[in-house]
Amino acid sequence: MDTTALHGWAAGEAGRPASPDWTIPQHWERYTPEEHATWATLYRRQMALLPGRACAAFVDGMQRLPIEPDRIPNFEALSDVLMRHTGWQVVAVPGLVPDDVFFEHLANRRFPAGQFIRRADQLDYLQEPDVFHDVFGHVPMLLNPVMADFIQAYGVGGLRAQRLGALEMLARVYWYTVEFGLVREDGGLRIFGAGIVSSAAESVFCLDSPSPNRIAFALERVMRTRYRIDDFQQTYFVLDRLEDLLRLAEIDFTPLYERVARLEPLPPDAVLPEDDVITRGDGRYHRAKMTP
Ligand code: HBI
Ligand code: FE
Repeated sequence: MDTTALHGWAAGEAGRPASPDWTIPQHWERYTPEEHATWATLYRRQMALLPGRACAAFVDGMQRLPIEPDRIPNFEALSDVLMRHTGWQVVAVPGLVPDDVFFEHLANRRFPAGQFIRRADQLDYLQEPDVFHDVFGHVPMLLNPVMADFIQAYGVGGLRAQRLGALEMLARVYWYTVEFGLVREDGGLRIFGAGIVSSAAESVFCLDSPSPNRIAFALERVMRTRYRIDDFQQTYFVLDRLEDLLRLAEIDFTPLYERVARLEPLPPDAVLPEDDVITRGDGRYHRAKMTP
């Protein structure tokens, strides 16, 4: 399977917790030369693709953080810089952690990053978030004050949504923004989602392919829309500006949950009459996969 899906996991399937909050030591000194080399390969490949594709906030975070070409970053060094600017820390976890543990970390401005790196023969496919996805994809955005606040709010909101039985609806918002979001910038579209920015193939597909829909972000629309965890997205939602996330961090989702829960969920490739469609996809990529 050559997909670049980064989140094809079911929550809570990772190994046993090493501590109540599932954190483990990073043991940076234990990474092997081969593991650092895997980082270097992935880093170079993405950095060659991202100019003109990644949003300004990502580029800025990448420049200001101790994230280097040839070695896996040290979480303490990352946390030092993040802490000074946005109050975030990076903590190591074995992989997936249960939803409530994940939210609790985010609500306290701790980003749980996979300690391990994918195998050299699986550069494009992984089932759990590893250090490349989490650090290369997510951490640069944590230096952006808007994203820093939004991801914390997602943690707080996630704990609430769990109690309300509304987690699926909230998780779709995270998915279509933090993981697979696009944003308008300099008269074009740019990537800010970590799932895209850490994937070579999807970094190109999401912007250049005629296949997917690109639709202006609308909150309740996104809350209704199912997503793919096993392949490229069929629809990308586009923010006018990153600052629009601030409003999402502030509003009360409770009435939205009630309203959206009464509606049918939408398939990942839906296009509605009321959508503000930026590009209507022809669906060729996913259709070709279905007919052998
Ligand atoms: N655990 N380490 C880790 N990283 C995630 O992104 C993550 C997780 N556990 C649950 C989870 N994400 C999602 O299912 C929630 O955002 C709903
Ligand atoms: Fe992620």
